Amino acid sequence: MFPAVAAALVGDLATDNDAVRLARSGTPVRQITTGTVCHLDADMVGKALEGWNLADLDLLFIENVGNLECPSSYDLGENLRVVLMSVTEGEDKPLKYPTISNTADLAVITKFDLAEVVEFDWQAAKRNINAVRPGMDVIAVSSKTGNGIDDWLERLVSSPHKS
Ligand SMILES: Nc1nc2c(ncn2[C@@H]2O[C@H](COP(=O)(O)OP(=O)(O)OP(=O)(O)O)[C@@H](O)[C@H]2O)c(=O)[nH]1
Ligand SMILES: [Mg+2]
Repeated sequence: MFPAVAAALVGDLATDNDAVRLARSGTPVRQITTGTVCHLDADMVGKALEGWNLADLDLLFIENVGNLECPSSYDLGENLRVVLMSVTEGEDKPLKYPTISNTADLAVITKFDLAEVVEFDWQAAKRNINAVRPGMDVIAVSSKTGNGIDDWLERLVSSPHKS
């Protein structure tokens, strides 16, 4: 599967900063800006994909607006729904925002290189995620060090296709 052909849509209320950053990798990327809306919907995704031949892609990443509540009630047609929480946000985010964890297939704890500095409790985080979504897989990654990225890619390619 790897190297795979990937593309990305990134969602924010304003700016194309994320698209500009990701485009440096050479990967096709488009920014969706929502103005005052705190989530993406399927129509926004459909419009952003215009002109791309999806048959040419192995993976399409859709980064929703970075809000742990609003995006949870919208189906974007994704095969794998992933909730990302960084170590700096604390272990109890899953308890405070249960719906997003409860609608996800996989939880990814990000910025794990900072875990020690912020005294992040990995076992507590897993317990909290499992309290709202029993049995959900939880993995840890750091994009700074690359730790966990192989595991993350493995989950992506081995996840069952829903459609
Ligand atoms: N230490 C560390 N910093 C990271 C890591 N990943 C991203 N960052 C930094 O965190 C900051 C915010 O980036 P991200 O959290 O990835 O998110 P973003 O897409 O810019 O944020 P949104 O506004 O939610 O779209 C940037 O300064 C990144 O360089 C990581 O694994 N470790
Ligand atoms: Mg972003």
